[in-house]
Amino acid sequence: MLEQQALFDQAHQIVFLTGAGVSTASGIPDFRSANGLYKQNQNAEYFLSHRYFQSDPEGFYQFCKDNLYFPDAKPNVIHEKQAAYTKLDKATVITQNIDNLYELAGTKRLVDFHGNLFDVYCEKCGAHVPVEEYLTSRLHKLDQGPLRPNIVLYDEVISQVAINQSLAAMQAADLIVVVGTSMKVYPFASLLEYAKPGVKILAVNQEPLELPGNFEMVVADATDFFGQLEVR
Ligand code: CNA
Repeated sequence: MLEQQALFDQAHQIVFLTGAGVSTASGIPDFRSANGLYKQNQNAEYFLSHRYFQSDPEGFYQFCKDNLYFPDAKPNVIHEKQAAYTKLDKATVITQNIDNLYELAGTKRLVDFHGNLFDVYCEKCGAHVPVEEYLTSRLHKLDQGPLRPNIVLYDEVISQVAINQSLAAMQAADLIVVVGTSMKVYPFASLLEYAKPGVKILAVNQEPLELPGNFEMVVADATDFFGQLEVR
């Protein structure tokens, strides 16, 4: 049995704070690991900015299609176990991921802190269109306006709804579990400041993390950890 199983069994409200490391086992590379996008592409943050979207719309479109979209990816055991806790009303997932895998896993309480690649809209008229349409053309067929995924680009702000939902979940949590994230992107990383004083914080990550305050670090592949975890 997992050494940390009792923590999960005793918790009433868990918050999972997650990132790209949750989806590497589904075949989607993360950003900052050895095989991550940043190692191959030093300018990734610029390519994922609204400034770039406006100055080189075709380049932005190609970059997204080549590096972000994995339409065949499926949820793995990490998404599934976390989703199972939300179905028992015992957890909320707050994720930086934009890959739609938590939705596919049926996660009930989910905050897509950085939006979702599979939600696409026209910046000219605001209409939402199916992702398949975007993957065929970057221009809206009704008004030729620029289509874009509803994700938070590096020079854009987080939606107020996502912030409010995240803060409410953090303040209600009696266990916080950080999974598969380097916790280097702000304001996501600041969410930890909103935890109740003294609340237990557990981090499960392939590389050791530095987090403020007291926390328990499990250096492991999160698929192993969640594979062993019994949801009950
Ligand atoms: P990151 O900075 O690339 O960090 C990922 C972390 O996960 C690293 O510390 C890895 O060691 C760790 N990791 C990788 N695989 C595993 C595993 N199997 N088990 C345990 N740990 C693992 O990514 P962050 O999410 O921290 O950075 C935030 C960015 C990345 C957000 O803006 C995301 O939108 C963006 N991103 C999202 C996706 C996605 O949606 N799947 C993919 C790549 C990047």
